[in-house]
Amino acid sequence: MDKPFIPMLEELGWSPLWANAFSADNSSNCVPARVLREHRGAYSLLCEAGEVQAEVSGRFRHSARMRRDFPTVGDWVAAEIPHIDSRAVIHSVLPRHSAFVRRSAGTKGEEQVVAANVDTVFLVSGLDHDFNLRRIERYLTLAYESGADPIIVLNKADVLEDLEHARQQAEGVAYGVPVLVVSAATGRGLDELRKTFTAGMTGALLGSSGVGKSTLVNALLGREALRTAAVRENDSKGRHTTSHRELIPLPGGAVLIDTPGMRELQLLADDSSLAQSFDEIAEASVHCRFKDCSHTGEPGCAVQAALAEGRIEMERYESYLRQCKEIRHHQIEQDIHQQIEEKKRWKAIHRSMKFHHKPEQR
Ligand SMILES: Nc1nc2c(ncn2[C@@H]2O[C@H](COP(=O)(O)OP(=O)(O)OP(=O)(O)O)[C@@H](O)[C@H]2O)c(=O)[nH]1
Ligand SMILES: [Mg+2]
Ligand SMILES: [Zn+2]
Repeated sequence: MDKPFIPMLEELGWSPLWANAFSADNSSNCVPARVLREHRGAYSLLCEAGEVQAEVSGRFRHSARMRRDFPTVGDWVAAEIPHIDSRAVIHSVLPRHSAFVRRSAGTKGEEQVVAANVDTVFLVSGLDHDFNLRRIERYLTLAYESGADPIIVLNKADVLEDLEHARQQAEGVAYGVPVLVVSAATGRGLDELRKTFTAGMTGALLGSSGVGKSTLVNALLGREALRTAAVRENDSKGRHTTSHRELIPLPGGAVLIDTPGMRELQLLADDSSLAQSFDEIAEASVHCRFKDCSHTGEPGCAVQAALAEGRIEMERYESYLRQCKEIRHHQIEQDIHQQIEEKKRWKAIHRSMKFHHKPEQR
């Protein structure tokens, strides 16, 4: 059977790798499509035929166990496109290459996939009152956890004098991660930003509300496609203007996912992501006497030694400990949540078995 390879989808990031996954996954009359938007179970897809509205099939809904099993922005899906004017039906989600996951607000332990199949995450900060190194560190850990490569974008360069200092500060908390200083307002640095885009690449913009994510997308597009709004004057806090995640194809064959600024950023990550964020601490910890050293006072702790010698900064160490603690906390919560879910599932199975095996009444 010929593998579907559609040039237009190529500009959306479709590649032979996806084509393989698609043909392994599907023998039906489905076509590949990418999720542009999702709103309460209604999806906008882009496929060869153009943009279509879609929902998941009944079978899909039935077999999906968790929220993260459902399609999300950036996913590649297999969808059946109807001939008449009705909704397309999503039958499956192709296995994700990367996923930016967060704990959804209000629900205990439930994970939400913010964006799927992202190659590069642009961690956007504003150079106004928003600038906060500790927050950049948190975003970095989440970026490493997602499997995408981070790039730090310092926006609003037009409002700050000492740009070099800000750049150095950001570089200081992100070893080897590119730091771009840009202004969506004046266009400064946008060419440098564009240079990081490659054909078929998927980028996602992440950062607090008001840092200028949507303004940046508009500037790159050259038109006001997305709504933006002014920040509060006293503290530069945004007004949560973008309410939905959206995948936007750019001229030149890269796509960007604009996301709403998150109110809270819980750290769902594992130790290896933390080690990537805190490279210098991970490096030192190799020489700790105890393998499970917590670096908080054990004898022979190489991290404490490096701290005393000034090879590790106190702010970085404290930030590391905070993230460590938070990650542990979520891991424990997650375990409990999973146990409860598992119990519920077995209870349901048990109940249906009882129902089917009711002793016959005499
Ligand atoms: N001075 C200056 N203002 C900017 C720049 N980029 C964006 N802004 C302004 O910052 C405000 C917020 O921009 P948005 O693009 O709405 O911010 P956002 O990150 O998309 O915010 P949410 O959608 O709420 O997450 C707007 O008033 C923009 O005009 C910039 O480079 N310089
Ligand atoms: Mg926005
Ligand atoms: Zn130690």
